[in-house]
Amino acid sequence: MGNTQNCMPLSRRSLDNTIQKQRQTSQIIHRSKVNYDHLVVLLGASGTSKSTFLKQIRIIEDAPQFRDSLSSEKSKKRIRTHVASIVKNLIEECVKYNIDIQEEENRQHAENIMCNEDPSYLLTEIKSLIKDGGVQVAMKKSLPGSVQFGNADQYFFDNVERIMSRDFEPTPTDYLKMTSLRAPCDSVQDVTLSGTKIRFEDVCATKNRSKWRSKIHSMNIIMFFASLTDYTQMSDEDDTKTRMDASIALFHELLDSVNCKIILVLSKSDVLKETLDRTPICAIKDEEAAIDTIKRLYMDGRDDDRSRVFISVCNVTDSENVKVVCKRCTDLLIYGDRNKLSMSK
Ligand SMILES: Nc1nc2c(ncn2[C@@H]2O[C@H](COP(=O)(O)OP(=O)(O)O)[C@@H](O)[C@H]2O)c(=O)[nH]1
Ligand SMILES: [Mg+2]
Repeated sequence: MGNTQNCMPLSRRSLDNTIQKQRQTSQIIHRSKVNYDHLVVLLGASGTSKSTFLKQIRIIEDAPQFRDSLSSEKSKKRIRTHVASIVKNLIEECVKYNIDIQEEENRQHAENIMCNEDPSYLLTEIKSLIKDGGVQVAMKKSLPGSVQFGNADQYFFDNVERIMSRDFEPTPTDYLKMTSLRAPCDSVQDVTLSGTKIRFEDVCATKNRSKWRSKIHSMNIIMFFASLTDYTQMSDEDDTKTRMDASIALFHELLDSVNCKIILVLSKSDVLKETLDRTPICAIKDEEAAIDTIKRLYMDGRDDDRSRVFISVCNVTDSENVKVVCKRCTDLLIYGDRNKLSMSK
């Protein structure tokens, strides 16, 4: 779903494959072969916060290796290249949709950026181009078939001076914001929470499915990600449905296919209010009422599954929010008993 340039969409077939293989392999994989106690599988359509969640876990754990890798030359280069790729994409949009880059000088800069093998150091060109009237039109436009310019992209433009400076030290926020369809992300994150080794694995980001299948063992939890704001967009796979309808259908298929506990993470809570102001859901504008409605839509007709579905509403860009979801997940893995959970539903 969505602009899935770097991320495979979660289709019914892939979900079926996932579950089928999970059943087959769960019996035969020995725990001694894997270096974790529990596996948590992340599922959900594209753009529903899975990669961001994995990155947050890495930031929260704050292992020395993470800090070292963040300030490495490789990481700096990756972030600068990311900025250049956003600019390149905007130039391509201008060409594709006949939007004139207004300043002659900027047209030259655009050519330099497009022709240069490594445009990530072309600070003057990048700084000048992102202020150009034509490029600004491309940023604001939501063009069909284009990779949309988003808040995360704007963050990099706002920070372009710092990122391109000689003494640039990447921050965890730089790392976090580099989650976009243009930036492929790590799909596995191992952490130790409350003394338990947990592997979080984003299935959608793993193109080679046979690789991750072989790692699954019997005890696990599924985290199903769904964006609270997906009711405003139509599904790319079926243009008669909203993305939320498609996500709900997928969630129900999942419930029919597995018996394990599922944490339903309703993401993007921070932007729900402004989304409701523009587009109410079922004529509802109030945030809390809208969240209740969305929860109901996901659990509609699924009374038998209520005892194994745990819903968390989350702003995944906020580490504190993610910590709460992790705590909940850890409690489920360790105690497995909803009476002992740290949060009520
Ligand atoms: N405002 C807001 N943006 C988010 C949230 N979670 C993810 N994003 C942004 O949504 C986009 C897609 O998220 P990503 O984690 O890549 O989705 P994935 O395709 O499921 O891995 C990225 O630009 C994220 O920065 C959230 O809770 N709130
Ligand atoms: Mg992703």
